[in-house]
Amino acid sequence: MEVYDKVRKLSEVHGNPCTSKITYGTAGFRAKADTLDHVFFRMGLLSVLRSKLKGATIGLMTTASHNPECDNGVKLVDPMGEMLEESWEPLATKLANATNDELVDVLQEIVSSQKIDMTAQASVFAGKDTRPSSEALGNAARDGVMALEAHFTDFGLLTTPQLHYMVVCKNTHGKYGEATQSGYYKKLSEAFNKIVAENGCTGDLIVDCANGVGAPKLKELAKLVSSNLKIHVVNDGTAGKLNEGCGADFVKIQQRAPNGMELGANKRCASYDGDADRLIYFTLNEKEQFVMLDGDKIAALIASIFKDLLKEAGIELEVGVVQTAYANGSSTNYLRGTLLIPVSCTKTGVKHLHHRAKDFDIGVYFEANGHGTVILKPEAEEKIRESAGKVEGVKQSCVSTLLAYIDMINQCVGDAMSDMLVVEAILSTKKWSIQDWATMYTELPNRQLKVKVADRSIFKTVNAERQLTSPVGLQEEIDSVVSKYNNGRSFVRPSGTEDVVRVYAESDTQEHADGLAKEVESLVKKFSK
Ligand code: G16
Repeated sequence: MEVYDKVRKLSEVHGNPCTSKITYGTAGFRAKADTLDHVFFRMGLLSVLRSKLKGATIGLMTTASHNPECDNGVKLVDPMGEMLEESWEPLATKLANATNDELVDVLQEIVSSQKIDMTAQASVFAGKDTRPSSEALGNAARDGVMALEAHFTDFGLLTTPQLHYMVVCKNTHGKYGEATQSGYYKKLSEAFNKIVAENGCTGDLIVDCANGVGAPKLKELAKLVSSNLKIHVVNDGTAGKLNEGCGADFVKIQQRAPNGMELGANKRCASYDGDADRLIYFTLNEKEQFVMLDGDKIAALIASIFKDLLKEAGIELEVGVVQTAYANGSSTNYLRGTLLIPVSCTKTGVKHLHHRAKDFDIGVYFEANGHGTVILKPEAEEKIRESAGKVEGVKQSCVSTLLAYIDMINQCVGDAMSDMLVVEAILSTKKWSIQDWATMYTELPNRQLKVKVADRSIFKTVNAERQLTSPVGLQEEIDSVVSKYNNGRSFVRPSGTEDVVRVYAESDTQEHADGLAKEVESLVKKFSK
């Protein structure tokens, strides 16, 4: 049977009910799980086309990350572990929304516009999170891959960053590492143990895994680092629901501990999100107040260690940080003013930060929500590797520590497990408690709100999402409200993963930040009518 006949036949099983339109969002398609079967089938098809075009393996992850358990979504992974290239997002949207009758025409349009050789080989790696709907949706994607007669490798349960890692290992023929879960754990844990064994055990760490896929995966990793770090997994999926009252997004937005966790002064606690690509730390201070160490603080910690080690090793490379509008004003000031590190700002979405981070020799990128990593230009990595054989004494030890950090970092994408080991290793090297880290700088009090509106697509932004151009007149009113608050800053943007509009506000006191957020929320509602 000709492949397009197979597509037609299987599209009867995975038909588009045409009840609503879906758009490729901040991190792929995301919606109620029971509306997504045809989208998964079609993303299976699309990943094959992309694989044929690139002559490389493509990743397909079934997850809706931080969203509630009833949602699901699909993230596509490009050959070097990056998110799907932006120019393909409209193609994905068109394919996902085609009627059953249009499907083959749209596929052929993509084949011809992208000049895809349909006789080329194709391979797709798949992974999924623990949602009840993930198995069936993953199977729909598999049907899409099989319809186009491509090679399909199903890794089963994986964290999103693990899938990115597998894709890169495969496409670099093992140069980045071994494309197996055991290879992943080995690479990260060996690098971690190397640094920490020299500096002393970092003690206990309690990790809330959001009742998601991070739990079984972290338990595996924990065994390999147990002589240097005691990891206690809570919210491991045996009792509570995914992301309900727990997880990195809950902690960040609610600014409080997740369910199932007992805090104590100076006790190190952390939260992952549902697919373990975000990490947030938190603790209580001596006054029993909740203290959060978010993506901004993780970025400051990592950027500072890289800067220090490079200086001590006598290697000249530029370290830069990439943030979004959600970055706390104090973090940006600290990076620029105290650490003397250049900072760039992009739109929300790790795909944008990752891209911008390539401007630096060593680009540290983090969203305040805990999503981020470090990437090195190949020539920067080479320079560090080459200097290993040329220096001695303290310099030599700095170079070997730098190389261990490079091995511990998942350069493909933000990775909660990898980022966590990096943080733990830095605290051990610096002999810092979590409180020492927390006092690197003091955040401006802030508040984030989610506002339900009838149609979030009317909210249009510019200037790295810091200003609105639509609805007309709203930005002027926000500016006028902000000007009443000391150190006030606020912005509004439509979410690309949830059906809400997000409001961010910061000011000199928590009361003021809350007040500003509430005033802006009222404006959003007024302009949504
Ligand atoms: C995804 C993206 C992140 C983004 C987050 C929220 O994270 O990968 O870059 O910050 O969505 O996006 P939005 O504000 O547009 O809803 P995750 O962890 O949910 O995949």
